[in-house]
Amino acid sequence: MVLEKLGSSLRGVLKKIARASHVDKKLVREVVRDIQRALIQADVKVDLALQLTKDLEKRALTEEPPAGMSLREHIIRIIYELMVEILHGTKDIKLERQKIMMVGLYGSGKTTTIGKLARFFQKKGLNVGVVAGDTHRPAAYEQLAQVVEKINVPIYGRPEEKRAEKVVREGLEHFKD
Ligand SMILES: Nc1nc2c(ncn2[C@@H]2O[C@H](COP(=O)(O)OP(=O)(O)O)[C@@H](O)[C@H]2O)c(=O)[nH]1
Ligand SMILES: [Mg+2]
Repeated sequence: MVLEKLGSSLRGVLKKIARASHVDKKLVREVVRDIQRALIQADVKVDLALQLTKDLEKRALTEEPPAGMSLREHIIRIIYELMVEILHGTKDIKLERQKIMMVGLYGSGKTTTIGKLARFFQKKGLNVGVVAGDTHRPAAYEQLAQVVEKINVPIYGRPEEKRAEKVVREGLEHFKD
């Protein structure tokens, strides 16, 4: 899973810092590049990854370590703070009856994520149903149907209906019990 991979890449980076004989600009630049690569491989958006690592590089090269802290420890702390910043938005998902509405721009990964979430909840023993609320984009219904077909999750949708609100209301009614 991508986050596990990110964890092991970052551990590698921290080891590199811990083992380096000199902590200097060259090392900082190298580490920044390693982290950039790790973030991008973990699906962090490219411009966000660049922004975060630019901030990291700036802090690592300009901030004086607090009294009593070596430059090495200081850089490790900055990296730690960066990771907290990236991951702080996570929260536990309830394993109970609930409705989740997926909202986002075209191509942002809603349909794919719905498939992953459906599988996740299914494995946790919940009865999952999906409602195809994207009534606008051609074949959005078929795409969602294909995604959930593989995992035997029922779908409610009306490929001919253009009013998303209507389809969603009907879908919620359909999966009420
Ligand atoms: N790299 C990557 N690509 C993804 C991810 N989720 C979706 N995609 C791809 O992004 C594109 C749009 O995804 P889709 O789920 O159809 O987005 P939607 O338009 O919001 O429903 C597809 O080509 C997906 O394969 C993800 O987590 N990582
Ligand atoms: Mg979609």
